[in-house]
Parts: sequence; C-alpha cells; structure tokens
Amino acid sequence: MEKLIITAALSGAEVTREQQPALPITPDEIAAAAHECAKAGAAIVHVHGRNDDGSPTQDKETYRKIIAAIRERCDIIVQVSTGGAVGMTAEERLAPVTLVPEMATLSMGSVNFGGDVFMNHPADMEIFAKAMHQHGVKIEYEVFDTGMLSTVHRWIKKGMISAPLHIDFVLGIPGAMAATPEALMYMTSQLPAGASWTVAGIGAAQLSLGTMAILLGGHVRVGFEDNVYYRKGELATSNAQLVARIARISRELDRAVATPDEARAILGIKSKK
Ligand code: KMH
Ligand code: ZN
Repeated sequence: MEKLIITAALSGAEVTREQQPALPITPDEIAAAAHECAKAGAAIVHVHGRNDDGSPTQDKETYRKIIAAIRERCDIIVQVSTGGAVGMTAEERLAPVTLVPEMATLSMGSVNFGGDVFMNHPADMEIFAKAMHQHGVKIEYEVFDTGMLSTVHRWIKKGMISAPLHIDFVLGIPGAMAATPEALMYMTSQLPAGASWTVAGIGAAQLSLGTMAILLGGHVRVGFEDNVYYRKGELATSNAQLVARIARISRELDRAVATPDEARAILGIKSKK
C-alpha cells in the first residue's frame, strides 16, 4: 500500500475559539499550527483565512501572509480553501487561487450545511476548475454526497478533467451524507479509475473513518475544521495532537506516513511552490 497522506484541516470557517480555545486564527498562529502538524506527520495543510476577530475571510492578502508564514517554517503542501464560508460570493472564494498555491479545494455541488445552504452553482464550479487548471493548482474535489461524485464522473466524460484525480469524501455534515462505514464503502466503490481519495469524517467519525481509510488504502484528513475533540467530552489540545494519533495508528497498522515530497509524488504534484 502506498504511504498515508495526512491532511491537517486547521480551522475551517465555522469553528470558534469558544468551541476550541486552541483554534489558530492569525497567519502566524496558522503557520505555527501547520509546522507542528508537519512535525507530527501531516503532508498537507488545508487552510482557511480568518480576520483577527476570528471571522472567516477569503482575502488574498491574508492568504498570502498565511502561505509565506508556513513556507518560512516548513515544506508542507499548502491547500487553500475555495469553499470559504457559507454566503460568500464565488468571486471572493476563488481569490486565493490567484496566488498559485500547490493545491486548492473544489466543492462539487450544493448542499444543506447544518442550518445553512452551501451554494455551489454548476457554472461557478466550472469557473473554479478552469482557474485551477490555468494556474496549475492541484485540485482536491470535495464530495459531500453521492450526486457530487456523479458530477465528477460527468466532468470526466465531458473531458473537462482528467487523471490523476484526488477526491475528499466529507462525511457527516448535517444535511449531507452520513459518516458511516457503509457510506464510505459505497463512495469508494464509485471512485473514478485511478483516483486517490481521502476522508474527512465529521466529529467522532474523524477517528473511525480515518482508521478505515488507513486500512482501505485511502488517505486521512483530521483537524479542528471537522472535529474539535480528542475523545467524547475531551477537547483536543492542538491540531497536531489529532495528526499524531492518526499517524500512530497508521504505523501500528504497518502503513508508513508520507512526507510532503512523497505526497507530492503520490498526487502528481510536479514542483514544490
Ligand atoms: N466552510 C464550508 C462551507 C472547503 O474548504 O473547500 C466549506 C468548506 C469547503 O470548508
Ligand atoms: Zn475547508
């Protein structure tokens, strides 16, 4: 089995300091957390911009600072969010891609998102994909439900996208596909040929589905964006604590953990930025 790629999703757009006191917010805090996660075994860091007051932002300058601060510390792959936060315009959300990061996310459809609706108009999704191709940014397709995976297949058929594809199954968002073993097995059974995949289980499923992915040959995303707890009733002390646990489980299961350069090779990312 190829080595395990661990992604650390440090903060997301929705989690607050009230929910998780160790949440990184400023570019410096985000970079320090990314460095700690890299030391604990993460090869990719998924980042969201935040203003100093903690509110989410897709401001290009904020992302520029985040990327520069991470690069000063380590060579982890930086994956910017284009999901941003519910309610942001497509234009706002796309801004960080113009910085030409190594990777960016691309949400593959609209979905109820807790009490909100996370809108992804088909026309906007195509614009996002074209911009990422134009800038040579490796896409991670965010798939929250089965219809979104069908859209990936439709895009392949239309010749809009081609191998090597990398897909993130985000399971357990209230309103989207459940974070169950059956759901993950179904999703993996529908993967496009040759695609690599990772799983982001929401809440307690971060650990259970992450462990499944290790065994199935997939990859794993952990971090405060999806889960703020270490175990039921006990907050995690840092993102790195969650990374270290999944790295430990993987090694115990005899699957080595990928360095950023090994992850670049697995994902087909040609050059380090
Ligand atoms: N914050 C969510 C509405 C992504 O980063 O690509 C969307 C999100 C997806 O977090
Ligand atoms: Zn995100």
